[in-house]
Amino acid sequence: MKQAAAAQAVDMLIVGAGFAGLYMLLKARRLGLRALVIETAPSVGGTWYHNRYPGARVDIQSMEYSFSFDEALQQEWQWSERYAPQPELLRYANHVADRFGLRDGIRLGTRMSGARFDEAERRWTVRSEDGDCWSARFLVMASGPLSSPNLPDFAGLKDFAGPVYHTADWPHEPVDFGGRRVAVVGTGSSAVQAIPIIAGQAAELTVFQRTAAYAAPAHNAPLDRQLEARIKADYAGFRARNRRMHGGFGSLLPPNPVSALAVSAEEREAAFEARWKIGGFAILGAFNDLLLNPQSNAFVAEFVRGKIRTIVKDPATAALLCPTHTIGCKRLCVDSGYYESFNRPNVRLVDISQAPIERFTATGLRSGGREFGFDALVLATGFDAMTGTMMRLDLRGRGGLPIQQKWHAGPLNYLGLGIAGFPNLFNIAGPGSTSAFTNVIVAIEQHVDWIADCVAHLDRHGLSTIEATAAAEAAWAEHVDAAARRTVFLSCNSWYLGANVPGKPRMFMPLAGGFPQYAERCAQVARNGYEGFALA
Ligand code: N01
Repeated sequence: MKQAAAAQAVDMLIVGAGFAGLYMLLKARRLGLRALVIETAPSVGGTWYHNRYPGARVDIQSMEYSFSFDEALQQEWQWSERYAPQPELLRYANHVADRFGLRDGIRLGTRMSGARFDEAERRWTVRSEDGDCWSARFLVMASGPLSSPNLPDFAGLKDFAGPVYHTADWPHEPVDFGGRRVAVVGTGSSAVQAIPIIAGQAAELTVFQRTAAYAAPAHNAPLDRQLEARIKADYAGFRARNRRMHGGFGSLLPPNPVSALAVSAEEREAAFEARWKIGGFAILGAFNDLLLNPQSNAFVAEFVRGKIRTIVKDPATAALLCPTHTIGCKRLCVDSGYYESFNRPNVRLVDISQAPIERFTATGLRSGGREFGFDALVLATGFDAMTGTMMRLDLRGRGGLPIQQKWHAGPLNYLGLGIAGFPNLFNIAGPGSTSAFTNVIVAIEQHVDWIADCVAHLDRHGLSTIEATAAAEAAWAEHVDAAARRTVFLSCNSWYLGANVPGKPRMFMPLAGGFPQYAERCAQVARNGYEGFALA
């Protein structure tokens, strides 16, 4: 650690150089602010820098999962596939950084260690692990809702003699599984994407499953150039239509506005089948109440289980792969050959739902009194989502209040954007906003635009700080909770609820109320002079 340096003054310190940090930097500069991004990784790209496991690709269609703020950018960029693979997404992030001349405003390889709000100065003092220090009027957390890998505290993990990989922190050198016996722990979205590729490389693959996953086929393919041309002929209109959709995407195929209970069994099956053929999240829009009504949900869940039983040849394996929880309660996975992988002779599935991993050994692991041997281990165990990154920082608001104390029972905030006791700190696409239920780039653009407008408002009115009130924050927590209660999302253990990390407080973190309503609420708050915030 270097000696503590004198603080460099900036107007806005932005944490993270993923899509959120890049766009925030651009907007800050356009406001004339001196802004700096600090980023732990040696590259821009955020999620798409770290999550480079085999098979990693976006689960929202590429034509939708991209920035809309610049017409020339969206016209010139060409995606190669319906769902862009990770290397292409990383190239896109780099392209954005270059195209808008952002690189000189980004300090790579710089990990934030903490920040403290100085009440007399009304500024944040931000520190890096290397001892660098900044004094910033605004602190923007663009650190991402899924950026702290979840590494369960497995007994004996250090004893395992082979290489250990985490899907969310994948090495940058090629990993060769050829001729090796590989184990994958976890069966969420990351595993579902990685398993078909690893299965094709490894001599043997053993998948340790605690909870079976629902996956809908991606039907990935080269991008349909006619569709691209159609969208590009009116990209602005397409984006506007998507922003009116519940999740900020999917206007090409809007949800059916009919209840699954209002039609015959044959009509239901036909609707599910049609949307299964289209792929991705389409199936969850086959009726308007699949994520609201458990009875409707049970129909689509059974439809997918039927698909699993058809795809997977061994009935015992198929039975284990059939989830029993509500579908969509954990994020639906979008796959390319996941269930088919279990038909391969070199792949076996081990159910650890009743017999958790007891410990790792030098040569494998022990579960349910059985020993399993392998040469390499892939942990696809997800993230300490939404709060993990901020809770690991020494982040202190007014009176030195640590974020760990503020959020001891869960992440309190207002609109997901501001935290009482933490003035001039903004959070992008975090808890309390629709982030996880939205095309995240749509969510990012809306947050960044709101923050930029807010900063401009403060400056126009000669104000120095904005801070959520405790009353607005309490009402917002109730709003987020009530939105979740209207859905099936509370019916299983998901990362939305913090249930995947032992000891984490259970609080439903993302807002399930729909992007258009949320965006309108944020806009209304701004129109009404930032009601619910104290401005000084
Ligand atoms: O993580 P997850 P992920 N012992 O939390 C298991 C986004 N994403 O990285 O379900 C044994 O979903 C855990 O089991 P259980 C997307 O939003 C998007 O896969 O908790 N197993 C689960 O099976 C997604 O939702 C894409 O019982 C343990 C798995 O590990 C989010 O990121 C691709 C365990 C973790 O699944 C997270 O996805 C990838 C333990 N102690 C990710 N602890 C796209 O397609 C955990 N597990 C764009």
